[in-house]
This record gives sequence, C-alpha cells and structure tokens, in this order.
Amino acid sequence: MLIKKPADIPYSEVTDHKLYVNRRDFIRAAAGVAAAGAGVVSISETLFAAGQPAPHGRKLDGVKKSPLSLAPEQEKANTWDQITSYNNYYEFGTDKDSPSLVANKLKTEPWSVQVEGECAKKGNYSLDDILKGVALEERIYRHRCVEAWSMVIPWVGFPISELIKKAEPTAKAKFIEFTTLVDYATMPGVRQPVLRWPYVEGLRLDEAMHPLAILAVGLYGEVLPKQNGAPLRLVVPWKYGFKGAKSIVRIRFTDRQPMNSWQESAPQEYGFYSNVNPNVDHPRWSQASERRIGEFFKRKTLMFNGYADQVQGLYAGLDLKRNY
Ligand SMILES: Nc1nc2c(c(=O)[nH]1)N[C@H]1C(S)=C(S)[C@@H](COP(=O)(O)O)O[C@H]1N2
Ligand SMILES: [Mo]
Repeated sequence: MLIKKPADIPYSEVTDHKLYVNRRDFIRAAAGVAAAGAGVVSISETLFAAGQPAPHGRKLDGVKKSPLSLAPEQEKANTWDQITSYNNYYEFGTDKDSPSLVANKLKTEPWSVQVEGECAKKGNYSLDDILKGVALEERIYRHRCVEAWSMVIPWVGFPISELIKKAEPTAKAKFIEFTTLVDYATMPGVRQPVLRWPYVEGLRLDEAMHPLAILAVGLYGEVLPKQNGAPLRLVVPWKYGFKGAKSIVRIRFTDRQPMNSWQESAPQEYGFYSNVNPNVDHPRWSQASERRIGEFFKRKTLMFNGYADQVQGLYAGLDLKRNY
C-alpha cells in the first residue's frame, strides 16, 4: 500500500476539501457489490443514490439536560435523518452521503482508548472504564463546518475535563492530542491519500478544560451512529467542525502544540485554532455566512459560533487573524 505524503498530493486534490474519487466505483467497492456491466444500472446504484439515515439504536440511560445546551426557542435542532445522512468522515469517503452508506461496517465493540504522554494515569482504557462514574448530558450545540454549512445537533456526552482530571496530567502538559481509528478492512477512504491517516486533532489544555468542550457518545438520547463518529468523538462547538475528531482511539498529553491533520495537509488554509470567525475568510471562500442544512436562505455566521461570551476569555491577547 503506497501512502502519499501530503507534500506529494497535487494541490488540486485538496482544493475542494475533498478528493475526487469515482463515486459509483467507490460505493460499489465499499458496499461489496460487484461492478455492474457497462450500461447496466444495478439495483444497488439506485438504492445508494442518496444518504441513508442511521437506524435507531440503543437508548442511553440517565441522560440529564444541561444548562449549557441551546434552548429550543434559541435554535431548532436538525433532524435525526439530516444529522445521520450528511456527514464528513473521510475514512468512509469524501461525499456527504458516503459515511451513511458504508460506515455500518465499523466495529465499535469492544472499544478502547490509549491514554498516554504527560499524565500520571497512562493506560489502555475500555469505553466502560471511561464512562464509569460519568454523568451523561444532552448538549444541543450549533455545529459549523469550515465548508460554510451548519446544523444544530443534540449530542449526548460529558465534559472532556472529567477525563482529563482522571488522567492526572503533569505540569508539563499544555496540549491534548486526539488520534482516530484507521482500519483498512472497514474504511475504504483510508486508501485515498486525501489526508495522512490517522486523522489527528489537538486542543490547548485550557481549551479542552472548558465546560463546553465535550466527548460525545450519543445523539438524540441514543448511542452515537457510526457515521457521526461512534463510539466516542470530540465536540468543540466554538470551533470549525473538523476539530471534532471521530472514533477516537488515542489521547495524548503533550508540552508541544500538536500538528492537526487539516493544518498538515493545507497549512495555508487551516490552522491549529480553527475558531469559528466570520471576520477571517478561508482563502477560497467567505466565512461571513453559512447555510443551515434544511434552510434555503443563508445565515450570518456568529463569532465563536455564538459562544463568544463563554469562550473569548481563552483568547485574550491572541491575534485571531494570525492564529486562525
Ligand atoms: N476521523 C474523522 N473525524 C472527523 C472528520 C473526518 O473526516 N474524520 N471530519 C470532520 C469534519 S470536517 C466535520 S464537519 C465533522 C462532521 O461531524 P458530523 O458528521 O457528526 O456532523 O467531523 C469531523 N471529524
Ligand atoms: Mo467540516
């Protein structure tokens, strides 16, 4: 398997935040369906013409409402079907509907997360270990993709701060890095060199300690669907969606700012902070407005995605144009 380094990827391949793969071949291969003969439209192609909302899963017990959740009169949540059929999860393909069509192969049980680096409680923890004693909360958050679309998503999760405290970071720990799953057997997208796999994201430790930053395990009160990053994914609502690493398998505390996947692949377009900021355009498009999935007219994008009052203190004295 030849894996191209990001430097070898022609710029044209990343220009649309996606790789141009032959969609029909991709989905056929991913779904394990034999290629149809020339000119023959297979049933599978008709079936796979659009995203498939996730089947409903197990209900999560004891989920509490959180005061940090958006109130229904503030924002209307997107539907289960919208949230589970329009996804970015490039390990399952770069089209918005690909993850919903092929992520069902992802094996999420058993699941464990390696905790390492600058912390006292290093180790390999099962998802049950991680959730032991943790109170799950519903957090209805705005979600703003760097591609200028948005949704409102009722996550179920818990503050990352709870996991960080249990891990007991050392005094040297200033950043936290999240690494996500790469599985060649179930993830057809990792054969495409669109990013260097695994997908990696990072936060400053004080950002990760903020009460709004959560690890999500559910959606609409049910177990997180695979296309949304089951069984454990990051959600940082004041940052662009790509900070929300899916299907996390490793958490590392470090003294140095981690290199995140999108910055590595296109540093002229994506930075480390990636705070939602309508005043700093992407080099190829404006970030001043966004299309809410399900709506026709564009909305104005809000500073820090509407969470400025809560989070701007984290960035006092930081030049947000330089540190995008
Ligand atoms: N592992 C992994 N995590 C990922 C991505 C990805 O391609 N791979 N895409 C990111 C992007 S660009 C967005 S907008 C969100 C989408 O999350 P959602 O599908 O639950 O809305 O996941 C983020 N996390
Ligand atoms: Mo995104």
